[in-house]
Amino acid sequence: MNKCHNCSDESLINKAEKEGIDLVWDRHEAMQPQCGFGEQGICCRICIKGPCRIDPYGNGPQEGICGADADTIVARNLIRMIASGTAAHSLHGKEIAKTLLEVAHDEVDSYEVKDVDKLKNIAKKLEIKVEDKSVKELAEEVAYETLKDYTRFEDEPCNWLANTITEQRLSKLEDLDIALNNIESSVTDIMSRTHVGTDADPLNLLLAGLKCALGDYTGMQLSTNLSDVLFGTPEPVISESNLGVINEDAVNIAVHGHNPLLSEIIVDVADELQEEAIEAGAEDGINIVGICCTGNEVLLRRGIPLATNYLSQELAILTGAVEAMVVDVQCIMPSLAKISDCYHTELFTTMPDAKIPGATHVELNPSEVAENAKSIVRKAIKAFEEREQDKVEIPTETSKTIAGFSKEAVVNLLSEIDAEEPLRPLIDNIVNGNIKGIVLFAGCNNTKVTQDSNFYEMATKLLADDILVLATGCAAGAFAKNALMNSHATEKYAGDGLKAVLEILGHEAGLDAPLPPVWHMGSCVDNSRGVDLAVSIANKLEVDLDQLPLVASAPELMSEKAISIGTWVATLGIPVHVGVVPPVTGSSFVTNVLTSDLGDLLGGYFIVEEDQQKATEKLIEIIEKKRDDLNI
Ligand code: BF8
Ligand code: SF4
Repeated sequence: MNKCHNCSDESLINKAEKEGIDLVWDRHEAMQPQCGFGEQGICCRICIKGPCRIDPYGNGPQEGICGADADTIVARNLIRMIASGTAAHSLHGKEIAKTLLEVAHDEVDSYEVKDVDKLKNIAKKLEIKVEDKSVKELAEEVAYETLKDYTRFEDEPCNWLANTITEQRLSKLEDLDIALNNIESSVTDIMSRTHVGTDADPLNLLLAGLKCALGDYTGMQLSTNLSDVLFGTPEPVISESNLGVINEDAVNIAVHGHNPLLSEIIVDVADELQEEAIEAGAEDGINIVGICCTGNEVLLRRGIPLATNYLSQELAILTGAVEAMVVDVQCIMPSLAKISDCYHTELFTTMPDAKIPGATHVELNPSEVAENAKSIVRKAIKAFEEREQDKVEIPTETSKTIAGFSKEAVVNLLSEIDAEEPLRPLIDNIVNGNIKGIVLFAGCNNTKVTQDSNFYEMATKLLADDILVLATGCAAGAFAKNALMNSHATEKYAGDGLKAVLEILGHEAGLDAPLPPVWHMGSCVDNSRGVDLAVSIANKLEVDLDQLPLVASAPELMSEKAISIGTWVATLGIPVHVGVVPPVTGSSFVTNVLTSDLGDLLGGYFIVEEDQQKATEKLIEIIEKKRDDLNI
């Protein structure tokens, strides 16, 4: 199997081999064969009578020492993954909400309310009276109302759940008793019910998983929205992507992780310290580049070029021209520390809950965040002087990338055509079949798949069939790097109907060229933007989400966060394809619930298909069936 779809990565993989540096693909190979019990989810380590494992062939034990069978074990393991994903996303959101509160209380200098209109719109959504209130008063109330989603005892649904989905969907969730009231208690609930000797009923366990996944959704909604308030709501922006964005004549600082609280400040501070870098001999000053979801956040809001996505994060250091890699939380390979050691690169960790042995820890303290960031940037400038020229090898490839498709940006664009009813042109084109349907690509890269290949192969086929593609997270990174987010890609890949629509929209947007066929909506938490768009369309058509010709796909998923996202996507009624088999196949009960019963109950379900060609066909089939059902 090829390691990656991207030729600029290939040359650096060869460089690593020459230099004797192990990369993620080497470690994957060394790990073969991977444990079959683990792969099927039938290994239990929940208590220390274990580990226990169920024999999938029926010859050995069919129960763990406590009597838990495969169904119980698989369901428990799966919902613990959901709990971890939910914890990760929702803690990110909580940090943002707390920062908004600190801004309201004048406790931090480095952050401010950048999008006052959005703050007001959110306040209205949360039923907060807007009139006669200052921005800070509103910020305080919005922050408190948001933080209630982490603390509520009453049996009422979370603000950011109830106010962001269709009414029909909310009542379906209420009927199933999964309309979540408190994000953090849903995580606690899972950890508690999966403790040895508690919940053994696989269906009951899975329902708790759905409820907790809605906590992931709620955390994402509030993360996206409050980040927009603090840092600005994305609008279309033109930038570049791929490792070629690393600039030989600059101090290169890679920001990596997830939370914009860090990267926004690094970008601000770098602007201030440009002169110092030039004085140190870097002709082009400081060049910030992004990796993973942090990269998406600063690409969308600041036009910062995106270096790469998850699986090739190590390769950024292999270029020999990255002075500093600054990381916050999630999806950061611990291997970066060792690889940095082979170069002049300094790896900085910044969060108290995400330290890496071998990295330099500079904690971002809310009250002196700018000073902390400055000290990191100055260390990077110093490291520039230690760069070893003979080790520098920067790939030349870059791809023009148009990003920034927040729901607001899409509505603004469309309002150029119909100011009264901005969504009308989009809906009309879906109804008349110019746009046959929409696929939202999300999720990670995984060493089990040639990097980015499933994304690329599936999207190009879908586009040819007039299906509009939305993307977030490392999916968006894959499309950005592989040149699917610019006007040229529309000419090259879009079917005639889709192309015609994108040409008109591009013209209205003043681009003088078509809009890209794949719309970059942001980081993983910004999957909420896709839901916002879908909910607006569903409300206009007076249908629920499960009736729309809309599907999601995570063809290279890897993380627990991706599992929780997939679960809430299905719970909200949207079929979701996964291209890597999740560890559930050891239980036919759990597998059937996820791939079939869930669809009967909620409209959304999982489609497991590793073959990208077959997966594409299945997605098209679903879209066509939904169109038939809608009589369009
Ligand atoms: O939150 S897509 S590898 S970077 S988990 Fe991670 Fe997966 Fe990338 Fe962003 Ni999302
Ligand atoms: Fe084994 Fe049961 Fe303990 Fe799991 S909880 S390790 S199945 S004894």
